[in-house]
This record gives sequence, structure tokens and C-alpha cells, in this order.
Amino acid sequence: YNLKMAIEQTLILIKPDGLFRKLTGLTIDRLDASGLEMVAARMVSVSDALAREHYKSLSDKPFFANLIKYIRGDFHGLKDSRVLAMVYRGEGAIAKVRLIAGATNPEQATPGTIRGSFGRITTTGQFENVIHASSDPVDAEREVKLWFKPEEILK
Ligand code: IDP
Ligand code: MG
Repeated sequence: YNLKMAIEQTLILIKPDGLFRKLTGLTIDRLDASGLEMVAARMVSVSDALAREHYKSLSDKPFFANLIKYIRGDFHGLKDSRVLAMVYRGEGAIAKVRLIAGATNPEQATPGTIRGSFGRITTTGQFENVIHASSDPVDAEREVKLWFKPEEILK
């Protein structure tokens, strides 16, 4: 049968480990192969406030402090913190990108997914999983608005 999915937008971040390890092209190649369309992209220097707002639902987790350090580039010696933020749009975009990204824990992520191929857990136990991808429609809408002004996203 023909399963028609809603047209969605989803936020993707190439995290500091992805930039540091020169995985930008490989990551975008996999996202483009999904058939979804890139409709916004921006290099962002991640302030403490933006990092905390983005991950606010995880603020009570034991790994939260390190998560803020990670997303701000503190573990990768980047002179200025930076991530590549993108919006992809298309049918079922949120779930499609989550599938391409793979599971949160790189050790459990399916080989061939971005995290399964390129993610790692460091000797100090930090997850380095290369990308962020919005997890559901509510999160996606909130995150797209947090990282992009409306005029920065192609209609
Ligand atoms: P997601 O990125 O797959 O949506 P979330 O549970 O939303 O996973 O967690 C956000 C980020 O926090 C993860 O991508 C990862 O960088 C980090 N994280 C999540 N769970 C753990 C953990 O158990 N240990 C260390 N870091 C974690
Ligand atoms: Mg999440």
C-alpha cells in the first residue's frame, strides 16, 4: 500500500567531533542520499545559553555538564565553538534522518548509520556521536526555531 507521510522539517547539527574529524562531507552525502532537501545551513558558534536551551530536557541527567562541554567544542580544542546547523525538509523527514543517524549510543548504533560508522565512546566515557537530529515533531519545531530565523529557511 502507499504510505504517505507528512512533509516535515528537522534540525540537524554536525557536532564538534564531526567537524574536528572532517566528517562534514560524508555526513551531508548520507543526508542528501535520503532524497530529502537541505533548506537551511549555517555555521554557529554555540553559546552556553544556546547549548543549555537546546538540551534543556536533559538538564537533570548526570551527563548534562559534559554534554554542554561537548556541544560547545570544549573536548575538541576548537578555538571557537562551532557546529554546522542544517534544516532538511521532506516526507517523513524526522524519522528518516533519525534512521540515517542511528542510535544515540555509537556502540549500539547499526553499522552503516552515521553514528554506527563514525561515532565512538572516548576512554573517559563521553559519547561522540557526530550529529544531532530532532527526535519528534514537537522537538523539531522547537529546535528549528531555536537555531534559525524564518528568513534563513528556504520556502
Ligand atoms: P539523541 O541525540 O539520540 O536524540 P538524547 O537522549 O536526546 O539522544 O541525548 C542527547 C545527546 O546527549 C546525545 O546525542 C549524546 O551526545 C548525549 N547522551 C545521551 N545519553 C548519554 C549517555 O548515556 N552518556 C553520555 N552522553 C549521552
Ligand atoms: Mg534527542
